[in-house]
Amino acid sequence: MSDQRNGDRNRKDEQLELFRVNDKGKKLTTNQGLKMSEDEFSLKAGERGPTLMEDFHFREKLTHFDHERIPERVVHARGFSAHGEFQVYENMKKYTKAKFLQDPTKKTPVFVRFSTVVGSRGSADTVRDVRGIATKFYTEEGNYDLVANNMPVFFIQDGIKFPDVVHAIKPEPHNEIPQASSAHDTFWDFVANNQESAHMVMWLMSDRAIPRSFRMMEGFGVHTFRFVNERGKAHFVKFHWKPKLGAHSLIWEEAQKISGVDPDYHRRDLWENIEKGNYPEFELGVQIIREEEEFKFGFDILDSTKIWPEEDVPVHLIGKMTLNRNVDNVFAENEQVAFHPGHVVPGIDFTNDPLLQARLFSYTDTQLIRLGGPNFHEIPINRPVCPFHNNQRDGYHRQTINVGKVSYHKNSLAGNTPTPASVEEGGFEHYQEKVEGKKVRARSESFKDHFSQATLFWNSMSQPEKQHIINAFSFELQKVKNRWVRQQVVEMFANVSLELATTFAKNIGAAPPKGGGSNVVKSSPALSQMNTNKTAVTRKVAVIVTEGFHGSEIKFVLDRLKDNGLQPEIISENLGSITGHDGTELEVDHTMLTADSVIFDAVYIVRGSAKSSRYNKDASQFVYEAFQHYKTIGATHDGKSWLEEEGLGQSEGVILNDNLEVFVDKFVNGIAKHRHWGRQVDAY
Ligand code: HDE
Repeated sequence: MSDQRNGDRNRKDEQLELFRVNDKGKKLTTNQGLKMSEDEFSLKAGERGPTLMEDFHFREKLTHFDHERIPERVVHARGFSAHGEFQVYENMKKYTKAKFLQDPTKKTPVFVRFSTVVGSRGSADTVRDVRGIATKFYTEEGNYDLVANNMPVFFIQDGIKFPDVVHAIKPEPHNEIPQASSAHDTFWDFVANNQESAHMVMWLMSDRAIPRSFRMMEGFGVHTFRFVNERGKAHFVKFHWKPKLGAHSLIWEEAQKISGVDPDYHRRDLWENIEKGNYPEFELGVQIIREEEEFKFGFDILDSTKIWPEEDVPVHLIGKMTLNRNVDNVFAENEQVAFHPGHVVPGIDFTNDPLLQARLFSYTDTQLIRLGGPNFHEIPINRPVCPFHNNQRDGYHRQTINVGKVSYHKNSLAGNTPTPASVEEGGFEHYQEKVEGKKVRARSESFKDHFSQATLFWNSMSQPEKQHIINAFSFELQKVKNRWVRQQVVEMFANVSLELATTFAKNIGAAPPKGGGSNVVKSSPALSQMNTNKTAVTRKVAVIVTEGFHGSEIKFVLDRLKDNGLQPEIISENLGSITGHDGTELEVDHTMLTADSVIFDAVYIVRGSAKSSRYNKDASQFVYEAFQHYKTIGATHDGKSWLEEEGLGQSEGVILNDNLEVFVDKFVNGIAKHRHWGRQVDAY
């Protein structure tokens, strides 16, 4: 249990406390409260006889178990959540009257669910996919949900196509293969035939789709929303989450291996860091455009396949969210939480983005079936912290006991209460945008440029990032069986970049593109993860060390690493503890059997005198792999000579130094760089 529980409870936590039950130390009862004297043997007619219907305890226990599962989310089924708080940096009243964005001294409780999109609930965390980052702000004016992704654009421009894109990317229906992957025919067939997906597919093929950690991802509200201030003046706004630790990614080979070694990698990372007090922090950013400037840009600002380049429309950081408490129960909180982009508060409003409009319908609709009826707002995790009153009644699992006989508006029997609140009293009033038009099934001309920003994205990537995108296209399309689909994708992405399409065409056995090319030369440095925040804080270091190590000197290095916020873990021959030459003891966290280089950010090799040749072999493999993945490798004492013997001593990001102070500084700085892309390796 983390610190927050021991300190001041926030309003949401106080409310959740009313529902928490601790069974520890209690007598076993049925759901009716009846104490039971036996929970191991069903009631039988004779010791070897049949079980009797009369056994209500047996029936209740089995029946409840039989009904434990609810449908998983149709998308974003796999996810993990945490509680926290949000605090605004400055008063935002110039733009919005939303109360939680006014007072910098006020903390608003939040609940955040991170997710993948495509895979089912038990799928691996590190698949190539979009990540969800949905936040529920429990404000005093009601719940505000910012239901965001880690990519700022989307596959489609009109929500009527959402079932199509999801059907195409999900496992193919005849054999339910592949799980949690876009690398198959139907997805790429969809892409080639729905070219509005170009920009989003560039993001999906980029490193953004394989984040290092939920704590190291950006979040984007995608749509253009409206801020409305007290005077009724509106501004267009896009929301961003900027992780304090920066946005960092895995390498594709690592991501694939982690899927096997630790399918829970991202949830474990979030859980463990919160337990240790390394609370993830995300700053809330807003990009703001004045209403008068709606048509000033070379693209339609209501088009969800477009970004507002940060260099053109700067992101103002207006507050910070800190995740400081793990869930108590994954089902009760992570599974039952119900987000909805339509959960807004006064001061935040919608625009005519056709993708957003579809979402406003879809979320409640899906929750009705998933959570079994219209009363899911009463589930503890979904309840607002302010009271709610209306004339809605009954339905499955209703918990509120509404007293009195009046449940209609207007009435005189209850003095016409509950009464609608005026705007002055905090009542929500929809922004009065003037709308006129013929009823048409159509799309605006201004939505029809599908490639310029895809090229902008490509132009903004560093060389390693470009190479990873080429590799991703090559991997995905090599998995596509249909040659014609592969060829269509080549022709499509030639419109983004001839260099890109020509290179992956070769890798997938397709003909070079017949046409294409782009004259977009603009780039946006903010899109490259090379320009993100860099820090070594919370990074995991594998320490390879055996009995007889240089006791206090190694202890000194480990302590300094911890002082710098790193997380060293000891890998040795056996579990238990190991002793240095001067009697210093270290507790072992892993052996080579359970540790794998892909789950660490860096390696520190100390060695010592390993008895087992198997350990030495595995250690070599471990270090070699970390080297191939461009990770920082440090060595002192015996580890140093060993690295030199292996021929790895001279490379970028390999730190060898006899002065331990200097070693620690260089090693920590190396880890902060995330990877050493200048290093010569065999592949990737
Ligand atoms: Fe969602 N989306 N979505 N989505 N979405 C759902 O709601 C939908 C879109 C996002 O952790 C569903 O409760 C439509 C964009 C997140 O519980 C469903 C369209 C963005 C989550 C749904 C979109 C998102 C969802 C499935 C196109 C980024 C997980 C389960 C018009 C801004 C929330 C559920 C959680 C979940 C519909 C597109 C984010 C079916 C129709 C764009 C983070 O209602």
